[in-house]
Amino acid sequence: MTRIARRSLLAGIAALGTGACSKIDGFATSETGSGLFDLAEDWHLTAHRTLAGRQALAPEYAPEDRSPSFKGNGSLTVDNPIYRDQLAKGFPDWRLSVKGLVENPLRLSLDELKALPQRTQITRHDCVEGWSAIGEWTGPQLSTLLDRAKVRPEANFIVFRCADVLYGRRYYESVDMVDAYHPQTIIAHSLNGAPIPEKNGAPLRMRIERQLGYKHAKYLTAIEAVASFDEIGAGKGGFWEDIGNYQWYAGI
Ligand SMILES: Nc1nc2c(c(=O)[nH]1)N[C@H]1C(S)=C(S)[C@@H](COP(=O)(O)O)O[C@H]1N2
Ligand SMILES: [Mo]
Repeated sequence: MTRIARRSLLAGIAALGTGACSKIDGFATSETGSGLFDLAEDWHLTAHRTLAGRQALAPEYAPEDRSPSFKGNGSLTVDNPIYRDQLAKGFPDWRLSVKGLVENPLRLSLDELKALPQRTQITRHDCVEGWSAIGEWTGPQLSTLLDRAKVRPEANFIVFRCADVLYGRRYYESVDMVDAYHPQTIIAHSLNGAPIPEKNGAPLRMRIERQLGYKHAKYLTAIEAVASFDEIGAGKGGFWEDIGNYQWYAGI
């Protein structure tokens, strides 16, 4: 869905929230409703609940709930000389690019990312393999970068490019615009108040709090706005999706 389409859908849903839904309440108690009218109302109500549900915040926790150590999973290191050199130096020359279907492409240093408005959130990471960990993440919201880059209306998805290669393939992931503009979708540079350790995705990793762990791309190098996945990897929108193991939408 494009941002513009999303906006008009949201406006429609806001309108539904005031008018149509009170009508549903009244109608439901009358016990005279039948057939097509019920079906149409059900469709709107389902759309309303689904989208409102996807925009809800993931639970946030207290500092004392943080896991004593945050497990690393998948790639734990990046076997690349430029990455090794930057890691040793504290990533002075690391740049995050924002590209693709944007009017104003960006290339940002860590200092520039840290100078943007920041969000800190203590959330639970749930891996599809059956473990969880609670950590405190800090970084700018993805929406801030997308607004500065001016995403074009043709863009339907945001792709996250990574520095690591796993089983011979470059890791990547993607989300739709609902998750891209979700307030808890941040580009984290810190875990529990310190720079992100290498095993957890230094220097930058995504937090996509309403989805499972494999969507949270580590070792982030670029953010790309695209219309479709046809030209990317095997066309399924992510590393695990291409291999065929996991679904593209991993909502929790
Ligand atoms: N670039 C990259 N991102 C990745 C992975 C990976 O192997 N490479 N693994 C994913 C999986 S399956 C999980 S559960 C989380 C693990 O994050 P952690 O290492 O901080 O626990 O990162 C996700 N993001
Ligand atoms: Mo995972």
